[in-house]
Amino acid sequence: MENNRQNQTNINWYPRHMAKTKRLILENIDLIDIVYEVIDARIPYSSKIKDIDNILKNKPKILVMTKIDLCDIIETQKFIDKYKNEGYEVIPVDLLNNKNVKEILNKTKEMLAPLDRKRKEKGLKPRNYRALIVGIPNVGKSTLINRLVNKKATQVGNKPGITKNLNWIRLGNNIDLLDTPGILWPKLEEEEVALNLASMSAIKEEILKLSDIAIHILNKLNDHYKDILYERYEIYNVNKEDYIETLDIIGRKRGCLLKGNVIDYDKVYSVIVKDIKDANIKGITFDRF
Ligand SMILES: Nc1nc2c(ncn2[C@@H]2O[C@H](COP(=O)(O)OP(=O)(O)O)[C@@H](O)[C@H]2O)c(=O)[nH]1
Ligand SMILES: [Mg+2]
Repeated sequence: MENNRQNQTNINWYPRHMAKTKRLILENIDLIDIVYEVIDARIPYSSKIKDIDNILKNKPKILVMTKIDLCDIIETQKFIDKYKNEGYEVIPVDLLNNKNVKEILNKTKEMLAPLDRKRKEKGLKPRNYRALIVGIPNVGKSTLINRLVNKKATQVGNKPGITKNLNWIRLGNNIDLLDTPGILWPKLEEEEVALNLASMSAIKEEILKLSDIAIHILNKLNDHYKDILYERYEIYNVNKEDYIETLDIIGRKRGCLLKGNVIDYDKVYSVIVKDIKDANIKGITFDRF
């Protein structure tokens, strides 16, 4: 508790180590040529950090949208188009199947070509581009680093000319990646956003009640993905007047029972949340605009 700031709803919860990451990014942003901002395709609005540009200044940026294999592509595409219209470079990826990852390197090279030109004009030799990955927890930052790393990559370690004690990973295509995923914390002002984030395990369960998260998931499936609701739980409709009815069906079906065949509701809530976490439920996008 002492590490966290929190109010009654926990929505202002802010892990203290995040402040450290923020400081680290602020201290080193001048070294960085390009930022890969990672967001989850299932929550393209909720997983995007709203005030990120205060930290990243005007650095060139690629919005890497992970977990495209798990999203509802029709809804997510609307966000891709929206972000593109706003001037973002968006690259959707499926990191599990290594789809489209190379595109990040190609786009980086293309976007940073002016840097080489500028150096040339100043009579300087070209140097490797320096990239940084940022994003909220669980969006796939570490997986992305692993995917981007050239198998033969070596730790670059301290780079000559850079005094800061930072580790860099050579990616190929003349790109070096700062070896720290910048974990940033989302603003949880909107309850809908907090629930969406919790549904995708991007924020810890201690912030919201497991029951609220599970019911949020049921409502989303009911409102947008009836076919999935039926396929997974054999339920046509969630009774929003009486959730117990729905929870009982799921509980009995999934064996969430206490002694005397009493439904173990905590177990039911975990089962629902875990179904998303384990990708038993896919083809979902929870944000709308
Ligand atoms: N299906 C799928 N899972 C992914 C993808 N990217 C990451 N994951 C999974 O998401 C979870 C969190 O990834 P991780 O890299 O640890 O996230 P980080 O907290 O941002 O570093 C892991 O279980 C990954 O395997 C993706 O594109 N598709
Ligand atoms: Mg990680």
